[in-house]
Amino acid sequence: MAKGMYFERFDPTKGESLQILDPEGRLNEDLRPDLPGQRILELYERMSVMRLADQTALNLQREGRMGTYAPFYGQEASQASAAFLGPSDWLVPTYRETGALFLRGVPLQSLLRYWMGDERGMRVPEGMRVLPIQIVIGSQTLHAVGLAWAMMLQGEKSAAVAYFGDGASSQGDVHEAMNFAGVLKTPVVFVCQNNQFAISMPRSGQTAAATIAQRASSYGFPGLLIDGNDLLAVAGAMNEALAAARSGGGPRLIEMLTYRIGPHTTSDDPSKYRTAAEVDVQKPFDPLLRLRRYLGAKGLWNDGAEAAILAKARAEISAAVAAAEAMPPAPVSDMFDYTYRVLPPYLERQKSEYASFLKDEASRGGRHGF
Ligand SMILES: Cc1ncc(C[n+]2csc(CCOP(=O)(O)OP(=O)(O)O)c2C)c(N)n1
Repeated sequence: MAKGMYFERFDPTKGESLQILDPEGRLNEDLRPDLPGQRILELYERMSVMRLADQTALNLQREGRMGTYAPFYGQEASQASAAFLGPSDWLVPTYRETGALFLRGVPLQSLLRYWMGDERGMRVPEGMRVLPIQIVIGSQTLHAVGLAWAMMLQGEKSAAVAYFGDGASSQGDVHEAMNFAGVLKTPVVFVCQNNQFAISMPRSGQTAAATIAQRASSYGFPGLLIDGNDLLAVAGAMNEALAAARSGGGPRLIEMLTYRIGPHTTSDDPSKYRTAAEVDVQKPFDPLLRLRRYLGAKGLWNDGAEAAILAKARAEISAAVAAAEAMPPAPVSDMFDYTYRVLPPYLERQKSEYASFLKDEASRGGRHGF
């Protein structure tokens, strides 16, 4: 496949979309991205760990060992888009991107800790270009455009990647971000994971436009609709969009069409708004299944290899859970220390009152430190 071709060749306004590996695991050689077999294997392994980590997180919540959690089951290939960012690109995530953050290199124990309700879980390793998870729908796209603009002004050849969902695409913030990005030609890649639901609102109720990708044309930059359950389409689209953004080609929008198999979050009951049969229809399109078929046909995969990586994944995840649960609670003083540079007197008073309360509590065997 010649460089720079996916966005030119597949026009979402004509209903065209990119698929490279079909659900049976058959590769379209003409469209094959520059991704060595060994790298595909490696990504398959990381996606398997990611899936197991996601299931573990869900179980931890059900056991009362974690707070609300937003699973990404079914979206592993779209989440793996994070593997194509370079070290100097920024990843700007929402709550859905636990898998993307994991692939970026944020330690799993930190991610679990975050979902256990500890903000310190968002303290990423020094120098890693990752913004904290955004819960406010759509506003992170503005932050990404700001980051991209700053990098552009500083002459850096890096991109910012903003993740958002089909529901977020209806937010004013997302419109403003894309409009601004188009005008200023900021190096930003908008990644819309269209998992076909915004909590209970199906994609059909979200917009009358045939695709979300086609909106890019109205902002003056290219958009591409891809099969978001196809890792190779994700790889091709991401590499092309990132290369364009980093070299002054302006923004790109990629709509990754996927499906949220699980609930919106652990507080949601999807049976209220969709049938089990509807979900079953989506299962054959599983992103891991098609990679397994592809790798199996190439002789790179078999049941033994699958069992071995799952055993490795279980060990990696158990260690992360143990480390997250062993972390002592955040000092209560954190609550006072990170909002004001100089604490207002009334908060200073509360802080010292609370410190003496905790001291008394500690003398009675309480466990919170200050
Ligand atoms: C500004 C704002 N409005 C409403 C909400 C409540 N809310 C949380 S998740 C969600 C749905 C978002 O759906 P989508 O953008 O498709 O992302 P997904 O959850 O499917 O990944 C809504 C409305 C919010 N967090 N922020």
